[in-house]
Amino acid sequence: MRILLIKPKARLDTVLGLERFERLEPLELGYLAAVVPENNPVCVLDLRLYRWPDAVLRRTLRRFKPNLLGFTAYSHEASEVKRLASLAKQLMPRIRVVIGGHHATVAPHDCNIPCIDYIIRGEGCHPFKVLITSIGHSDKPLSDRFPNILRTGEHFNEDAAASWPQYPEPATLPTPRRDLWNLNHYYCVWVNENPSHLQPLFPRVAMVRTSYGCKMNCSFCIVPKLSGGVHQPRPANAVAEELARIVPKYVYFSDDENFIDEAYGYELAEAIEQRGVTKRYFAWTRATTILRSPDLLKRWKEIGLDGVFVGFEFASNEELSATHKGGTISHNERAHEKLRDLGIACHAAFMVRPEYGREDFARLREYVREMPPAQFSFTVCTPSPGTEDYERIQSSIWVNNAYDLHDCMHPLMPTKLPLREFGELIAQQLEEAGRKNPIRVAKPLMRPWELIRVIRTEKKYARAFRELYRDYPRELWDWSGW
Ligand code: B12
Ligand code: SF4
Repeated sequence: MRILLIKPKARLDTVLGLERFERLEPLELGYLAAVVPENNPVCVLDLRLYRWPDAVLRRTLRRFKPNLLGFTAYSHEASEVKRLASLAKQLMPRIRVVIGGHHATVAPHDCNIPCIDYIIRGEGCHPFKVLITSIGHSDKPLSDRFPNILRTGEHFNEDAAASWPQYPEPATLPTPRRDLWNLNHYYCVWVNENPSHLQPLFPRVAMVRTSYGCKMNCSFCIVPKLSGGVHQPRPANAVAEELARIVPKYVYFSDDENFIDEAYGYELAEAIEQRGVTKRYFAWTRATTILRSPDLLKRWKEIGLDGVFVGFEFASNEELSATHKGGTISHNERAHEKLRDLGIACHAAFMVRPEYGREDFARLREYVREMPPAQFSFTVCTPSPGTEDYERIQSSIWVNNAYDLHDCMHPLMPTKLPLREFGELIAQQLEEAGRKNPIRVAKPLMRPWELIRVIRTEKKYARAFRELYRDYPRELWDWSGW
């Protein structure tokens, strides 16, 4: 069997704008490729790298002649994947198509269409291996025995689709195959609390998973549903070994929360040090974790932690408690101070809500203005499909194509301000907060071409928010229904 694994190219300018700051490896496809038996040629096609994805797909189908296509998709990419799947079926009617990844997991019904043959939900390695070895044999017993593998059409198993897939034991995961793509294509804008002269701003970056799941229960987030509120780490030695074999010096962890399990955090740091790995790291964590385990963060700083992404979410305690964030603005502020003491850069991620008026934007702006230096991001609070919050907003969703716009940057519910103004205010907020980036504050010497790149990237990203209203029907552009 010849297998082609595909990561789609996003359509939304907001996502493409974000991708100018960070384009990370198609790690999910590297995991899947690692379980393909040796005698089956496998190829990874990352369509994000190409300007004309359709032409590249046609060419690859012609040259590689796959029997099985495996698409991955986040929700905002789902309709693009359906379109590409249909194109592939037209060109090669006998080809089998399987979709997996986040959208397939949370919205299997949306993937139950004729040009898709199989839907794999949850962690894909084991089910994908089962599928490859069973294809062509009788399919029906397959979906009965493996509820994470759904067939589409008349065999679609409603019961299996209604339950949440369980994560497997992390020790069973293979080492992802990074030999299937060119590492030079993947980068991330790198933040440092104390930037040095001529440090790279867009280094080559590898992505590594050390665990999955999170113990918290923020109401807008799908992770508690996916993980059942359990955090499961991979064996520390396996992670250290993977890190030791990776070429890029910079590593972005794909975990939901890297330091929530303190004992594991120390164990992994120890394993990394023992293995003699010297890399630079960026991780995601919570303010409450930083305050609970400052010594763990200090330990990680010693082994190369440069920055952390912290969901500050809101500038008021009312908003934080309404989303069950499990922390207050005081936690956020103290965690930020602690990070600065430790010399770890903070990426403070805030959200705005569709119901924000001018005074709410002004309040947020004032709050951010008073904060110490940080790298900032601003998204729109959008509950994830699959959460109870998402169910609750169903009747208020004002567009027909909600999945297409689910990038946490497009409001799915009516905004209080006209959409044009809403996007404009986010853009202004981004521009103003960009000036507080530790790199802007410290003003180290920068490579001129990197400086130009960063300025253009920021401009394009802000423009994507300014023009976000164009992704909605024209009658909504200036609509103010409140
Ligand atoms: C790391 C991460 C990122 C990275 C990018 C990763 C990448 N490769 O590009 C960054 C930080 C850039 C990012 C950005 C965004 N992200 Co993100 N991200 C994550 C996170 C934390 C982990 C995903 C990951 O890479 N895991 C490691 C890999 C190995 O695991 P995996 O993707 O789950 O893949 C396994 C299975 O899903 C399955 N599988 C996957 N694909 C396929 C395909 C087939 C054929 C099969 C059989 C199986 C299969 O098997 C894989 C093998 O292990 C998840 C949360 C989560 N727990 O899933 C959110 C998450 C996926 N992101 C999300 C969102 C919304 C975004 C953004 C739109 C948000 C934003 N405004 O910033 C952008 C969009 C980026 C883009 N280009 O599309 C949402 C998606 C919601 C949805 N319904 O689509 C999630 C679930 C976060 C959340 N809490 O809601 N993200
Ligand atoms: S938002 Fe972060 S802390 Fe909250 S449940 Fe999701 S992953 Fe955990």
